[in-house]
Amino acid sequence: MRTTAAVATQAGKPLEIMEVNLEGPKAGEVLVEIKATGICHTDEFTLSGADPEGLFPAILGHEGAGVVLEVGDGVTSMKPGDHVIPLYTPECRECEYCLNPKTNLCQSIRSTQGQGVMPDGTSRFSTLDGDPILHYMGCSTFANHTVLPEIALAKIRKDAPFDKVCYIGCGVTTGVGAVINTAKAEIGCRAIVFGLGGIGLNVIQGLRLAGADQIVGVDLNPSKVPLAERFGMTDFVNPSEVEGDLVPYLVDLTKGGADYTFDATGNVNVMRTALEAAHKGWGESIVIGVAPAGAEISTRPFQLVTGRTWKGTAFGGARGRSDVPQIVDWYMDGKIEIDPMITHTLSHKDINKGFDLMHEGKSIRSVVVY
Ligand code: NAD
Ligand code: AHE
Ligand code: ZN
Repeated sequence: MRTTAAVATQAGKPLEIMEVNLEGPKAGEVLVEIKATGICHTDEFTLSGADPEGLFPAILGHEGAGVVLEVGDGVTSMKPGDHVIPLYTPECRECEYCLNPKTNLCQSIRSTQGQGVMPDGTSRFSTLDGDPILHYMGCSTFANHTVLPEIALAKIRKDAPFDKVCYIGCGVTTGVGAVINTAKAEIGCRAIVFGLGGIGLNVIQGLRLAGADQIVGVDLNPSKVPLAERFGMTDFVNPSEVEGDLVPYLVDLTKGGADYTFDATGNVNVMRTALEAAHKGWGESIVIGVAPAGAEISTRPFQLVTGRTWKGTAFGGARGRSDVPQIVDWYMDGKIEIDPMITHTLSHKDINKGFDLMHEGKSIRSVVVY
């Protein structure tokens, strides 16, 4: 079939809207009509050329929701008409990783996914001239139609609005999951969240859900404050307004350091500050942000010797097929909020505006509707 896609032709260039060919689903695969997709900072990171795994030409996008149109041979858990959220972290329920309760990082298709192809080593997308176009994070939600492995789809309830629950495909689950699954934050804890964007605000709402007593938000952009307060931030710190070192300031503000700190910026200097602002003896710092190729984190080992823990989280530690339908229920039942974070809704042809808004610091989430 033919479909319309926003194609990343090369690093640093705007996406190009074009008609592309899409082959139908092979065995174990599913054809999905994407109804809406969010634009995550990770899409921008890859488009910028900073992603060591970034490949071009590719169809980016990994935060979508849509409807199953067709299933390949052997697909048993999906049928046409089902509503789904694509999963860049799949859940095969069979691999060594899925069988280990300590991780959500299913590895059954990770190597082909990283190469921009389906598990059989080929792409379903091509130009009208027949040149292959690569998949991205196994999802490619910037195309109106896409093909995914069955294990990379969460089936969700049909009354959930696509233009809101698409955000559960990455940002919501990552932020809320980092608190609930990775930090396992307790009632009454103190926390610091670095970066009040599409991920950081969801960390804040996760902390509120967990019953945190103090939620400090740190961002260089003060325009993020009203929404962060609405989601539960109790204190705001703009590093550019702090005289002297930020770490002692934050340690003092949290009465000895935070029980949990979260980096949602992708800046390795911020990651160090986050670790060092965690409480001596027990504080945990969770890295969520994705850093550019070649970037490294560092701190004095003494920071760890004296009881701080440095952790990371991908997709909020969530197992997509099992957890995502439940997070959709939380949204539909009013336990978590999504709508105020979706600051812009765009048509597919205007997708590059979403990237501009992100660069200008004017959006939290832009969602493209097809
Ligand atoms: P965003 O652009 O919406 O938000 C980033 C925020 O960080 C902005 O508000 C910005 O002003 C702030 N910021 C930037 N530099 C800062 C600094 N030095 N100090 C304080 N604040 C600073 O991005 P997002 O969509 O929220 O994504 C955040 C990060 O999380 C990105 O690196 C993204 O790639 C990553 N991410 C990781 C996962 C995962 O599974 N680990 C999932 C999604 C996104
Ligand atoms: N490809 C990059 C790393 C990108 C990365 O860390 N991706 C996160 C999801 S970000 C979603 O917005 C992730 O899930 N990582 C685990 C994985 O297996 O990809 C690099 O540095 O090479
Ligand atoms: Zn993302």
